Amino acid sequence: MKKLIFIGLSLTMFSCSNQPAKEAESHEGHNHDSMMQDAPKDTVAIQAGQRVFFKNINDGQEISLPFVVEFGVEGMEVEPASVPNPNKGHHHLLIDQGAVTANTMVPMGNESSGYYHFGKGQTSDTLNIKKYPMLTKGTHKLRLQFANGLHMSYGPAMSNEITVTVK
Ligand SMILES: [Cu+2]
Repeated sequence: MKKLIFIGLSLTMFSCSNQPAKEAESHEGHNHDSMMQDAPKDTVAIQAGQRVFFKNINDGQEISLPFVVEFGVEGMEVEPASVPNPNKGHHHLLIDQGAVTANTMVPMGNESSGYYHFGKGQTSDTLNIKKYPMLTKGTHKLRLQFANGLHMSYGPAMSNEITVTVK
């Protein structure tokens, strides 16, 4: 948290408006004491055995749409999005996208570019061309990304990518 506070201070002095500005703004309304208490320090300290995986598709598999894909997680618990609880969170399915950097938000309102949130705690979804227009015939990357109750990514260690071919 020291880093964030420093960014906040330097922004006040130089008032630049790039990505760190957003992060600093999102903490407006909290004083520094509550920021210290609220911030779960172990948010991105992924332990051995904590992982996400596709339960019913293997890397390199061919699929036909519609296809019900199942999301798996070990060492963490799925819960609906609300507040950031340590070792809890929800799944995100990314189409042709890389892992989301730890402690940054999984993009929202952005399904057409391949980011799908399962903030009700869902552990499966039906892939079809209407909801997933990016899944045209051919080869695509499917990625699971686990993130906490505020949609802040647990990083590459809690992500898993496979390549599939849509027939
Ligand atoms: Cu989310």
